[in-house]
Amino acid sequence: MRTQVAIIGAGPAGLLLGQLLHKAGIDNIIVERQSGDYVLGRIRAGILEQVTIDLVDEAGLGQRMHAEGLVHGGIELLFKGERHRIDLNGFTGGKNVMVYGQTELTRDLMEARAAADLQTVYSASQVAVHDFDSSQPRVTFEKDGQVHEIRCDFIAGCDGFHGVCRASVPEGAITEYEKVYPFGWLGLLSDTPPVSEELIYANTPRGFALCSQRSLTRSRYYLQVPLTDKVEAWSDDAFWAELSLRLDDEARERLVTGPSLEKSIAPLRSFVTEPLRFGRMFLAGDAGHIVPPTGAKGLNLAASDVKYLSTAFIEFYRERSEAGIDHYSQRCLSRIWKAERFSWWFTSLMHRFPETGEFGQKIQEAELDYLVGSAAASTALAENYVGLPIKA
Ligand code: FAS
Ligand code: PHB
Repeated sequence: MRTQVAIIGAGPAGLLLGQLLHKAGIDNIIVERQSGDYVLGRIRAGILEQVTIDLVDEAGLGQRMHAEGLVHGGIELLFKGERHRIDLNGFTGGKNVMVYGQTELTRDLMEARAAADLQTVYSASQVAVHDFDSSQPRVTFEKDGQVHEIRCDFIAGCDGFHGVCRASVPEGAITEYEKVYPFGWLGLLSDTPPVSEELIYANTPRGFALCSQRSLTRSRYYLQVPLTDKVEAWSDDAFWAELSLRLDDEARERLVTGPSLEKSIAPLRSFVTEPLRFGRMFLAGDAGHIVPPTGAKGLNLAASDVKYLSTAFIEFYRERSEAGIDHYSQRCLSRIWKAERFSWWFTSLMHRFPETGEFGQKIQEAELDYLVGSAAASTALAENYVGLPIKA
């Protein structure tokens, strides 16, 4: 097989890149190791920044997102038994976020790709990348008992944290930065109405909790749990009982419980790869970086990487310019590190860290009191939460 860009991974990064390249007339093939249903079954992000919304519109796929997505102009912080609203819209001169599940965005991207009859290989095994430091990179994979080869101009590594692309880079050519947090997020999805109009981030003596949503009838909740916890040990009743203990009276009264549609524990880590370009192979999305989900940045960073990478490929094919390709890594990393900082800061502020002792706890409470009482501090939170502007 021959294509211009071989994309590894059919998550949001790979699918969005494929759609943008297709719209620009650039041929691409996506190779995905799981089935399409498996990819759709993963419950992940829920919040879209304006940069992501604009990119989905640029891809021509914003119709359902705008029809079903919920525009949110604020979030609430709950600590010491009191809720404090952060007016995202007011502190950022009118910016909002949108509640629209990653699953729905992935579905929209998959359906558009199938409708355009673009080549996507699902359930591929033994995927490998070759000669990406030459002008003739290749991808090989097995499917239906046969080995296949794709000759291409470029490889886009959109294969997530556990993918093959970053793992194929020679050790001396890459630097990895990592911080692992001493807890995980136990997430539950249910067809029950949200406890509040906006998201509630709670810092309580029992640990962090997040009340999020997917629609007016579907809720997404998270609890900070020890890394040693197993999801099998958490019955739905145990989850609802623990969540209830981490809410204030109003939310506790409004809480509607129901059977879980999905329940999982995700570890939290901060991770960045430098650089993101290796000859003719480029990393985008979780393949190149991971953030703790507290700041709702993971999916949105994947989108901004794809914005830069699609622009660079379009520039190369239309103008035979390599400027965008040469600057891809630096442009992405500047935005990535700011999102890493915000996600680390918000995680450090909202979770319990017993190892920091009573002094650490008092400092955390003082920072929360300062944050909700200072327009400057609340503005800093708001402008990072809605997403920093994307620089050309
Ligand atoms: P993805 O991991 O989504 O996609 C990579 C794709 O590559 C996958 O389909 C995988 O099967 C495929 N792949 C892997 N190896 C391959 C190989 N060798 N060959 C071919 N294909 C291969 N972000 C938020 O903003 N908010 C959240 O609440 C949130 N919760 C999360 C919970 C969990 C458990 C995880 C893991 C992540 C969460 N994230 C969250 C982050 C998440 O949304 C990612 O940022 C987003 O999926 C990034 O998209 P991609 O870069 O496309 O990576
Ligand atoms: C979600 O709805 O999954 C979600 C929302 C906000 C976050 C993290 C996850 O910060």
